[in-house]
Amino acid sequence: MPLFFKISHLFLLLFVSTLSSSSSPFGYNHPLDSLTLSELTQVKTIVKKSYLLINVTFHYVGLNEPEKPLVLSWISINHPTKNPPREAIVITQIDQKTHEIIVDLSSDSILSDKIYDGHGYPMLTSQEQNVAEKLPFTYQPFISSIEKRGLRLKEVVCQSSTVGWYGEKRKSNRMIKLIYYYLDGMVNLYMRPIEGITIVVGLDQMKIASYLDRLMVPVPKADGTDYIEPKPRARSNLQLDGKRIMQPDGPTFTLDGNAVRWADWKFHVDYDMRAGIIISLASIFDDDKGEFRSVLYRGFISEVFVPYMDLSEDWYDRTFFDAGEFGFGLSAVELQASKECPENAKFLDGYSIYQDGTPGKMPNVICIFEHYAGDIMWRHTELAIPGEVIEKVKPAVSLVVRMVSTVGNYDYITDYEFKQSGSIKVTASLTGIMEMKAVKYTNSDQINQDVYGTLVAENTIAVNHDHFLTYHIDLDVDGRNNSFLKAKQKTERFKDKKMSPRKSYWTVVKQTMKTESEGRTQLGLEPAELWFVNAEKKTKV
Ligand SMILES: [Cu+2]
Repeated sequence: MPLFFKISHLFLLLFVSTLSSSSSPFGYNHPLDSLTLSELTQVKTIVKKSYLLINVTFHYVGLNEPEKPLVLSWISINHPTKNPPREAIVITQIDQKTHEIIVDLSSDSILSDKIYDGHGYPMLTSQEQNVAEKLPFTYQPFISSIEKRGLRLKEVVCQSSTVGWYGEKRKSNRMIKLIYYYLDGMVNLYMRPIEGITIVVGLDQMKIASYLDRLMVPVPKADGTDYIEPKPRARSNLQLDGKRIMQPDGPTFTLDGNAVRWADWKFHVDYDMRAGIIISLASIFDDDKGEFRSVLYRGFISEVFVPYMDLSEDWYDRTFFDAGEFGFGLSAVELQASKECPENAKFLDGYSIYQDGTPGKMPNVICIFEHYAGDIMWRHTELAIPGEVIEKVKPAVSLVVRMVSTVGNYDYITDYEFKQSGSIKVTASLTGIMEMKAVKYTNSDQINQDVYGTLVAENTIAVNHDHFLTYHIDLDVDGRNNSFLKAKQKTERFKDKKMSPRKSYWTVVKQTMKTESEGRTQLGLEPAELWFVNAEKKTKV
């Protein structure tokens, strides 16, 4: 569901922030820049040095964000001589234990190394998933199960599936289940699930921990569902793909390192293995005041939770955390100009790590472009002044920062759209393919129990599920002291005919939330406006 952060100019006031864009002697430009290639290499060396001859698996490396006051003071000084500390946070597995290590890059040392013993495990590495997915192909019971179904092993593909936990007793700590699909000459594997075989892999031992061939269900035929390039339309010359956006004078935004300037906006954009896009220090220039006023300190996707609503043995624990388990940034794809970003886009690379700690480049994972779809931002035609026709129109041009993360069957398009009005529109669009379940039914008339989804083709259920995207949003609307305010419609009724011949009207009741729990809001049909304001700053009115 798209979230809107409505930032009213009325409430925006005084805040000066000057983003230094000159390159620094520190190898990076800005304290919120993600770790550079050489810094990631340095992290690997430092951690490896303190665990000589011990196997360390790297699951996440990212910037250990400096304290906010340090960053704010850094940007408020034009030519800072001292930078906030440059630190990395490293999540590793060492001897089957999860370590949270803070590395200080300036002193080349480890500041802290804590064993995490709470619930949950680190993000999976791509490498361990790949190794696990090969295990069944040399495992005799699995080979027999495939033969028993009359399928050919070389047409079977396997995917790692993380498992939700409902308090069951478990032998293995870090574990995944494997799910299988049957290609049989097609590429749309999700349409042909092989149902009924449960394989649990213990990741620390990298061994099959349990195997169960539970039931036999026909593999859906999935005829005509492959996603091939559409044939040219015979009926007409209609060309719907690849419309061009021309900017003969080039884009009007600038990208200096990771600092973006466009129209009245300036902000910092970066990549993180887990979160994907991170937007920082967004502020907008106020012409009347002649200064930048802050809007957002830091914003990113903190989790994407996808629970399936199926109670059966192979499905009940499909409750994916697409960011925390698979990495929203790690799952980012290389964006193609003219297809998923217009040709006037500029691209940014990211750096992630392999499980041995070696950094690898993720080319063109973020694109930035000016967006104009022929829409109107503001307009008015004034005819009331005798002898004059006044017409003013402002086209709706915005700046979009985009990433696409492909997590298994789903492709998430995540956008941050900066508007001239001072608002940032956050959008998540989902495309890709549904996760299907194979069943015995070929017609909905045969179904006499809850099948937890919709029969979309013969032997194929699209299973009910949600995608919950949670955003970490640290708004600094006109400074740090922000309040959350709800404005709701309230109907007033009266019977006093002397007051008005009318019987009712609606008015707006504003309420400032005192606690976080009070601020919990169920978005729905009830009309409500949600505001983040700096209550300490007053305008003239
Ligand atoms: Cu879905």
